[in-house]
Amino acid sequence: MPILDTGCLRSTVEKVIRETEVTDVHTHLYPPSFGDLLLWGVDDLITYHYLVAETFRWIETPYEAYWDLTTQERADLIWRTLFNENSPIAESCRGILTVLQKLGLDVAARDLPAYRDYFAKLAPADYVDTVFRLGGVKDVVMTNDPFDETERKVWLESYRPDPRFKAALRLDPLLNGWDENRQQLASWGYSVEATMSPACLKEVRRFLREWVERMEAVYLAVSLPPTFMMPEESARGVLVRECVLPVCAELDRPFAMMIGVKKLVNPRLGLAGDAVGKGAIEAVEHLCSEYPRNKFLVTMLSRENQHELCVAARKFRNLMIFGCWWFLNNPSLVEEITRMRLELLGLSFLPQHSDARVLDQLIYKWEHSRRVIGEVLCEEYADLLSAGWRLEEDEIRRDVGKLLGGNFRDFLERQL
Ligand code: HDL
Ligand code: ZN
Repeated sequence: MPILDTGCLRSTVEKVIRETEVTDVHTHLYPPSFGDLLLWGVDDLITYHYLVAETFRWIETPYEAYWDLTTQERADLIWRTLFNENSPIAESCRGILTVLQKLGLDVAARDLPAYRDYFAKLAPADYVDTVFRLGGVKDVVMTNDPFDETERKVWLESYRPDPRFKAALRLDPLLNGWDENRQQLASWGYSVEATMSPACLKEVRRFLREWVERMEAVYLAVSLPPTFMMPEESARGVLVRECVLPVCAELDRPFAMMIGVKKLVNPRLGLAGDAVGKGAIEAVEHLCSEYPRNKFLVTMLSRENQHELCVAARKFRNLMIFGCWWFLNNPSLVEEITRMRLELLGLSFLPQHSDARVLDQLIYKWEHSRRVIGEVLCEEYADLLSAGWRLEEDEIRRDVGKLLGGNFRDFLERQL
């Protein structure tokens, strides 16, 4: 039955967007078998580093005094500051209200103790099921760092697979901290040394292969500063060229580059201390052009990089751009960027990832993103109807399926 008018179109798009389960291609989540690495519940939601940064804009508390507080004490301070003394307008605050509402709690009561009582009665394993259901999430890709001692221990001693949690091998310590971290590699039995001899680079490739295999990682990833450039004779440039790209090509895994983060511009804020800078699209163009057998997943943190990233994606079929990352994950920017991408790339991109660090965030990050992506998609379809095009519901379902995960799964399988 063709869709002919915009009223029917809107209701159909809203239904399809709501019913289509997402594959969330970048998160910081873990299954319960990773223990305390899995963050969940109202106090972890409130102390998410986005709210920490926003709270410090109002308070005179010394940074050190805040970090000496317990998680609940930090949450009390943030709740008082951002929810009681100010309306929770910011996306990070509004998101928590969306979570509480979707869980059926009385948001208007503003009763933090009551919310805590609710979560205290939950078991993590059951709650994972609830959150995936309410968030409409099929599966997520984690961020897995073998240099993180707590996480490494789980992988080596107690890991139990959960098909909803795919692994991604995260390489920041290796690529951005070679001098500080190569000794760690040596202590694990990899014969590496300061000078990057062919033997040393061969050992780094062995490290990568072994961890991709152990984790069954679906891609290799790194976050990169605005200054990231390729080609470059830096340790990072050599490791990317001689180790990461060959192993990715050999194992048919994408290399995910998240470009534009300025680490710890205010270190006293901890995880909340990072900022943004405009990256060089030339680095992406060089890699996609010089390594046509490699697949690249790329997201850039600066709003100013978005148009040129879209254009780069038009030039290279081995480039899949994804998400409205971090400081871009706000409705106004998700709308602007998604509209631009649909107009320049059609449906051949991944509009969003959640970047969730706290399990419950899947509920609000996908509720908020679905709403915006659905709005923009609806307007684009309406333009097609105006041009006399005929649309069927199953075509909309096909298109939305690609945007919310199908493009990612196809990209993983694509043979270049
Ligand atoms: O490097 C990354 O993966 C970023 O997403 C950081 O983890 C950042 O702190 C974050 O949580 N963004 O949402
Ligand atoms: Zn992230």
